[in-house]
Amino acid sequence: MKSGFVSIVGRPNVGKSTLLNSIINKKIAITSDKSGTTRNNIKGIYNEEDTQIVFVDTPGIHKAQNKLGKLLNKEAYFSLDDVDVILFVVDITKPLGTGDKFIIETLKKYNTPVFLIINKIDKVKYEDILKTITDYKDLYDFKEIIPVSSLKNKNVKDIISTIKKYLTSNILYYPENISDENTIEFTISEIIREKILDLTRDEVPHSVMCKVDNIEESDNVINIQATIIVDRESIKRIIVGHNGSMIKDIGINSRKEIEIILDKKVYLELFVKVVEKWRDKDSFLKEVGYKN
Ligand SMILES: Nc1nc2c(ncn2[C@@H]2O[C@H](COP(=O)(O)OP(=O)(O)OP(=O)(O)O)[C@@H](O)[C@H]2O)c(=O)[nH]1
Ligand SMILES: [Mg+2]
Repeated sequence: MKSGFVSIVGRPNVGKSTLLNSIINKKIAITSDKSGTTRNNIKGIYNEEDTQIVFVDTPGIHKAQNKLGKLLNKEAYFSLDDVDVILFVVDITKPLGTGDKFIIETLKKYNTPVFLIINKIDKVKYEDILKTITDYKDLYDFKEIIPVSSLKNKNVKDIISTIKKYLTSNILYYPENISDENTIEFTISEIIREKILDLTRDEVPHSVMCKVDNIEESDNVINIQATIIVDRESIKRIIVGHNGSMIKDIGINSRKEIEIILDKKVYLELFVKVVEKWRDKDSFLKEVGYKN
């Protein structure tokens, strides 16, 4: 039996959560085409005969604009403590920039093997992969370099087989039939946030957070009440939409997915609340679970 922990880090939007979902073959973390989707360290547990790998997906490391941003970066760095392997994920369609160099400098402080995962190779030609490898190789002595497509599930299995060589423990950390430890409240609030990410743009996705207030199960339906918290009135107007059309769409899209997960009819009631500048409010951030 071999087991261990693996942290998935990188800049926002490079495909870390898509990679986690692809590895575990289950939607554990929400994904979107907007930067800053993941706001917590999220575990995905990979089980195979004689192997257990606990993957930790993290918020994209970025130049923080507010207290939430700082806490998200901290969360990502926190995941690096005491892991067997770090997967540093980059997006092949984006040029190597200061953001990536900054993360690499931080990774150098850890005495942990770092794999360079070059993601989104389905979008480029073979020569581009070689060029990207050359660009990154000079910056750090990556233990392994693996080009993948998380979306098309290409070479993702190679990551698993390569990690196995670096695992050091022989403890079963989680029961073999468990693939995540997300609570149902977390899953539901993230689904709602994902639908908002899908339907809105610019500053809106960043100004929103979701919270499940109540879940009540009766014979044939599950009643769920949830609140969408926004940081100003103008965003509230966008979330509600003309004659409530936007909140209706968010509700319909969310409910459809929640019903599949819970395998039961769902009645979803959504509320919108303004908490001015919540991304910079210590007390609020603490209340929703971030440790300062
Ligand atoms: N073409 C292509 N798109 C991908 C691939 N992997 C991820 N994407 C897309 O890239 C976008 C970002 O993916 P996420 O998995 O949310 O990225 P992330 O790194 O978790 O982002 P943050 O949570 O913001 O840090 C989504 O639109 C994905 O569908 C890939 O291999 N190929
Ligand atoms: Mg993510």
